[in-house]
Amino acid sequence: MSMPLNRTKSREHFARACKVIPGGVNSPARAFGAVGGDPLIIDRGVAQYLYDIDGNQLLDYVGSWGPHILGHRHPAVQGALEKALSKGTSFGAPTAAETELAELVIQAVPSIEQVRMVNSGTEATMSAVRLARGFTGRDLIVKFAGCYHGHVDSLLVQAGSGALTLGVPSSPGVPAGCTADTLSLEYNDVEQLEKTFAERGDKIAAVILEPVVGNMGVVIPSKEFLSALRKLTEHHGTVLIFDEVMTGFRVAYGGAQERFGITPDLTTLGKILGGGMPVGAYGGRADIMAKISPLGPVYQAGTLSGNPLAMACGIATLMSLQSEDPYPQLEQTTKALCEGLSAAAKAAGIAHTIPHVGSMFTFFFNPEPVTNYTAATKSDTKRFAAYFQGMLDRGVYLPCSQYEANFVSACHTPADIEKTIADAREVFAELAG
Ligand code: HOZ
Repeated sequence: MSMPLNRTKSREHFARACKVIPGGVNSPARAFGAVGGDPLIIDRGVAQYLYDIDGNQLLDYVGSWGPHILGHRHPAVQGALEKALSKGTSFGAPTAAETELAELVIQAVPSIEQVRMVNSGTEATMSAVRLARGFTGRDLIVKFAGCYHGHVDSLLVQAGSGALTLGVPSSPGVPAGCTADTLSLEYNDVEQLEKTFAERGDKIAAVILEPVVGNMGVVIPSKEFLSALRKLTEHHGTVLIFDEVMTGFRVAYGGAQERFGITPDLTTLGKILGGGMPVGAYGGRADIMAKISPLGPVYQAGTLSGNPLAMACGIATLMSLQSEDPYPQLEQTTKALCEGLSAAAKAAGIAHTIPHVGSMFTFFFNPEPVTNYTAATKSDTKRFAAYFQGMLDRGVYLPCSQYEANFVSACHTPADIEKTIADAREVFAELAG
């Protein structure tokens, strides 16, 4: 049995926030819209824990939606940030740190020859799509249902993440003209992909995808799907964009492209790249990147792009990942967690599937394998909401939607994993009873 958390201060503060911020949140994914109740107001993070303003300690599987692979306030990252802060916050002029981070990215990510820093994953995907169109002189874009590439107008079609959670996968306010050149296909459907390329391949500027989807929950690409993507785009002169905002430095140091051995033409990055600061980036083949302003005619700019604090945080994060190499341990910890959750669910007779790659996973309340959007949306979201609340009452902080990835950090210990499984066992028994 568990006692509900004391949420008095969080409730009071959230009511205050709702008066001045739409829905009380600065990003809809944070609202507890799909699970009920109010979000907790967070005071601070330490390693694998968050602490809310009521003083509750929460074991964190959100990690700020991906960036904190090293846990909160890793000493090297914190130190680098403090050092950078002592020099100033923004100059609107080049700094050495920008080149240093670009060099680290190019060393890490197999397909990237040149890279441009921006401020968010949304900016990265928006810019990559513009660049692909400018490079090819074509308009059509292919995306996949349930993939989310930030809130870019032309990509808000059958989008995942908060858009799917809140039931607006295609948003009002996006003019029909903006999405007229976007084709949305089913993930992992090779036949549909081949048919689309056979019919319109020479008009398609780019195919953009999450090479492991995190934004309809975790969905794993089939080998055939990835290799068909590479073969068809190459054959038709289409730019293949891997959106690795979530998977970059997460499923392997070099991202999904290293893990699966597929080389895209362009890659978008964010999250871990900034180590918790607002950073995005896009990069890839030098001949394509040469079309970006000021080298080429495709315009893209930003006052705070390459911000020195963000660069320092990113450099320290990547260097720590290199020196600590947490990946084998992350893989093991996540596998143990998923196996334990699955065994606990089975024992309670809870239908589920739990795809995981590296340190990302999703517990789907769904008896079928989830390989695409159609399957993902058959999940029992009411059951998910009860599971989420049960775990939260036990001090386990999960993403507040069935359609998100859970993230394990290098700070999560075997004892944390055992605790999570034990808590889930109790919650599943309540759900089944
Ligand atoms: N891209 C994040 C994971 N789906 C969502 C974070 C947000 O939209 O606030």
